[in-house]
Parts: sequence; structure tokens; C-alpha cells
Amino acid sequence: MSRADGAVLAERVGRAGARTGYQAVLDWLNAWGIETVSGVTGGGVIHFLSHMEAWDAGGVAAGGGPRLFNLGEYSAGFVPLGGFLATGKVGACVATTGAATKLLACGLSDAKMHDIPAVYIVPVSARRNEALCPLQDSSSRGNNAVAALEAELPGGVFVLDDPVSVEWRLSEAGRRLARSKPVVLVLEHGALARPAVPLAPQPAEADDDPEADVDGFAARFVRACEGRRVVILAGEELARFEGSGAATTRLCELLGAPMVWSLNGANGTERGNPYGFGYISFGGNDRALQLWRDLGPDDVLLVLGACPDEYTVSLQDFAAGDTFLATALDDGYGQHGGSFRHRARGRFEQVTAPLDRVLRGLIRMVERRRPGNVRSAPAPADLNVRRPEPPSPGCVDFADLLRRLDGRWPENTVGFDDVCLSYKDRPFVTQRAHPNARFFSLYRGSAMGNVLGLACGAKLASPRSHVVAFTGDGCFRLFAGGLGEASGLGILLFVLDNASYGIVEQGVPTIIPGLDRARRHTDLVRLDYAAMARACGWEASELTPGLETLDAVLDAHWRGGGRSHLVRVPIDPTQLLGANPRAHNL
Ligand SMILES: Cc1ncc(C[n+]2csc(CCOP(=O)(O)OP(=O)(O)O)c2C)c(N)n1
Ligand SMILES: [Mg+2]
Repeated sequence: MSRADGAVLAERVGRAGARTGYQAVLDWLNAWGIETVSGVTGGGVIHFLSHMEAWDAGGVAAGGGPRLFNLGEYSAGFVPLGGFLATGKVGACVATTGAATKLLACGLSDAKMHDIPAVYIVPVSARRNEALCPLQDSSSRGNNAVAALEAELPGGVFVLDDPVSVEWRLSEAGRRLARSKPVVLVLEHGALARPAVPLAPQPAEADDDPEADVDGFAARFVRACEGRRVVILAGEELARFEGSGAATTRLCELLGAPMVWSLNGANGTERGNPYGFGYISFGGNDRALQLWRDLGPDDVLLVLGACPDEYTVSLQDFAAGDTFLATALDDGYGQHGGSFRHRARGRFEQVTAPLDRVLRGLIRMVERRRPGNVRSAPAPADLNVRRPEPPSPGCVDFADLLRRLDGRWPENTVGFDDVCLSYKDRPFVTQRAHPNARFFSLYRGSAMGNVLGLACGAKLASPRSHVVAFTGDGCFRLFAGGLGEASGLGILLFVLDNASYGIVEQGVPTIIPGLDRARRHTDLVRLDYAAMARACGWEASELTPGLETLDAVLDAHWRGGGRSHLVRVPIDPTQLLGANPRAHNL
């Protein structure tokens, strides 16, 4: 800091009283509604964390600020994402310099690629030690952490290394959060231990662009529908506002328009929608895939909050003659220059506005104009044609388990599928959204082992939710060390035990036909997952191949005293349920 800056600081701080940069950071976290920060302490963050109380079940911090939930960095990086998906609230996580920063940042990739606002807090080593080979050197001579983070998140890394600008930078970070983008706050102890020039913290609020021409968009859509078939694609943005299910059903019924959905987009639809044809692409349903394959120049496609990512459209573009796309994100993942135009083969129009407003506008316009579009027949009850084979003896039929569970989810269930067979097979088997349960997977980053952090985040943000997670025995290895800290949260965790990187094993014959088993590298050592969980303070059960004990296990968990519960499920890695079109892209 220059002498002149120092004088400005002294003068302005003098007026407002001495509040350090650290306290300013905490005030801003508070202003963003952040009650818990997850992660691990260490040299670079001891000072910052000394301002925080430890999280404990049931309590709130005496001083009202955020509390620290101790959880290994890899899982901690997913905690804000689980909290956001469960509640729509912004969350935060923290790690120290070095490997800790890299571990935390695995979740950051998914926050970016799923357009989730979340705060990642990491320190840098002291600038005065830059040439002195400090431990966990984060300068350009060391792991170059800030440049690496900025490379992934251009404009989203806020280095808090100057008492004069700390609060301005925090306010800028808040504006990015309001645009559904994650931010990294980089702590520099020398600056933050000093008084900061104050700026009153503001809650992060999105600008609702009143200029967005929703009515014009709706009118042009209705005009384009005349005499043509209309197909609707529901995407994950729909899951982010109340009432999207009822609104999409109403629109489908008014238009007689079939609807398909992405993995998370299902949460913006209703099971009872007669025009719901199912998931497309990864884990897709036969009827939905047929409909999507048939889409051509004569059709009108309405895309509601969906991104044409690989697991939704398998690297293909929108094939309709006219594509109308609504998104609430002004520069969301997958857009180019604020638009998805580059992904449409035919004519294209996009409106960027809150999706509840767009849906209301569309419904109003369709009700008023009653377009003469070609109406489709409702969907059949079963959206699949293919009949999967049963598993080998001694294994649970995974399809049967998913269907049985589908009949049991209590109200207010939030579920997460890890990067394992469940994120492919659940959509295929369950076909439609559940009235009591929302299921999410962070498939764009596809980071194995994300569900412990996601489940912790959901429980911390919404303790009354029933939180369930599905993981593979391979994924489990990435978070097993964090089970102890999560033991008191009441999470229900199914571990799919197939002694295999099963989803890879299933894909290899398509990717390299005839590849020798010894060169697949998919075998895993079988472990006693139930014993591991018990040793970490969890309840644990094992399902029998006939699922005779399933109901008792579920009842015991939901009636129980709030301990987390691991359920081992012996499954067959070769039982083929959902399709994996990505195997054809490799
Ligand atoms: C951290 C990470 N490593 C590797 C991969 C590649 N990968 C994707 S799925 C998978 C296998 C998952 O195995 P498991 O957790 O046992 O689940 P299963 O498919 O057997 O149900 C692998 C190795 C990945 N996505 N993420
Ligand atoms: Mg496995």
C-alpha cells in the first residue's frame, strides 16, 4: 500500500471505527445469508477462522456469524452446492494454502458448470515472504494458486490484499453471486488483519431485467407454433423456482406438447404431466430418446432453462426448425456471448429473464391466442421399451431397488446421485420426477465422490429435509475419511458394492470392442463398508438380494435418532439399465 493510500485509509477508518478486513469478510458472508462455512483449518486461515465458532448441531453462533463445519476439503468443496440445490441459499467453504486449495476447488468446477453461486475462501502466502521459499508457497514461484484459480474462473477471483479495496471487492463478489456464479475470496493476512475502509454490506440480489421482452418472445413463439408440432425440453434451471412443475404441466396441456427433460431438469416437471416423455440422452428413456431423435426442421422446440451439455444432447445441436430458448442466466455455462444461438441448427430466439416470469408469459399468451399447433398424443405410462436382464444371482436387482425406494420417499426428500451407476440408472428406471423427492447429480464436472459433501450441505442448510445419497464403491473411496464428521447429520447413504468401477466397465466394450479384461483396470478390492461406517459412528445395514430387509432399514432410519446410516447394496456391475451415449463419443 502506498503512503497516500495509507493516509486515505487512516482518515476513512478513523471516521468509522476500527473494523478489520477479517471482520468485514464475515459481515459480508452474513449479508449473503451464509450461516455455515465448511472446510479445514491450517496456517493460512487460522487467523480468519479464529473469528468463527465451531458448528454444533442445533446451536447458532452466539455472535450471530457463520460457524465452521469441520470437513475434509474435497468434500467441503461440494457442501455449498448441496446447500444451494436443497434450499437456493448461497453457501461457503474454506481451505488453507497448497494441496488444500486444490482439493477444495474440485467442487468449484461444478459450481461453475452448473451455474451455482457459492463462496470458496482460500489464503495466499504472505507477500513479504515471496522470495523466501515459504511453506505451501502460493506465489508464481510456487503453486501459483491465484493464476490457476483465475484461469478457471476469469473475473471470479477476488484477492483481498488491500484494506482500502477489501469491501469494494466483496461487494463485486456479491454481484457475481447474484448472477448465479461462484466466487473465490483470496485472503491476504497482512491486509485483512488491519482496519478496512468500510462500505455497508448489501444482500446479493439479482437484477430482474425489466427490459427483457418476455411478451414479444411469447408472441413470436405462439406464431411459430401454427400448424407445427411443439416439443419442450425442461432443464435444470427450472428446479430453481417454486411452481415450475405445475407451470410446465399447464403449458404442455394447453399445447398438447410432449416434454422431455435433462437429468436435473426433471425437478421442474410433474409426474402427473400427461405429456411427459422422460429423460433424454444419459440414462434416457426410450420414448424420450425416440421423440428427440425425430425432432427436425418441421418442429418447434421450446427450451426452458436447459443447457445443451453432453449428458443432455450428446454433443448434438438442437435439430428443430425453430428453437425458442428461455434462460435466467445472462452468461450461463455453455453460452457464447450470452447466447445459445450457436447450438441451434434452425432459426433461434432466446429470452433471458426469470423463468417463472417467462412461463407465466407463455401460458398467458397461449391461453389468449390458442395457436393451431399440431397436438401430440399423451405419453404411455411406461416410457421404456427395452427390458433389462436380471442381475446375476446373489446381487440386488438395482432396478427393483430403485422402484421400491421410489414408492417410499417421504415428503421433503432431497437426493444426490454420485458419479456411479445410479446417476445413469435412476433416470432410466424411475422415468419421472417424484412428488416428494428432488434428485440431483453434478454430472457436468462428474467428480467421483461428490455426494458426501452435497449431502452434508443439504442437511446443514435444511436440517428438516430427508437427505439421501447414492454412491459407488469407487466413489466412496474419495470421501470415506469424512464419514466421522457427518455421522450426526442423519444422512441416508446407499453404497453400491460391485467391486468394480462399474460404469466404466459397462462402457469399455463400446469404446474399445474386444478389449482384454486385464486392460480394463476396473476391478476394486471388496471392503466391509458397513464396518467402516460403524467405526465412524454411523448406523449401518446390508441389503439382501431379495430386498427382504429394505422396509425395516428405511423405517429404522426415518424413525431413528438422527444418526447417519450407510446401507450396503450388493449389485451386479454387468446389469445394464440406463444407456450411456457418451461411450460412443470417446
Ligand atoms: C475423481 C474421478 N476419477 C475418475 C473418474 C472416471 N470415472 C467415472 S465413473 C467411474 C467409476 C465409478 O465407480 P464406482 O464409484 O464404483 O461406481 P459404479 O459405476 O461401480 O456404480 C470412474 C473411474 C471420475 N469421473 N472422477
Ligand atoms: Mg462400483
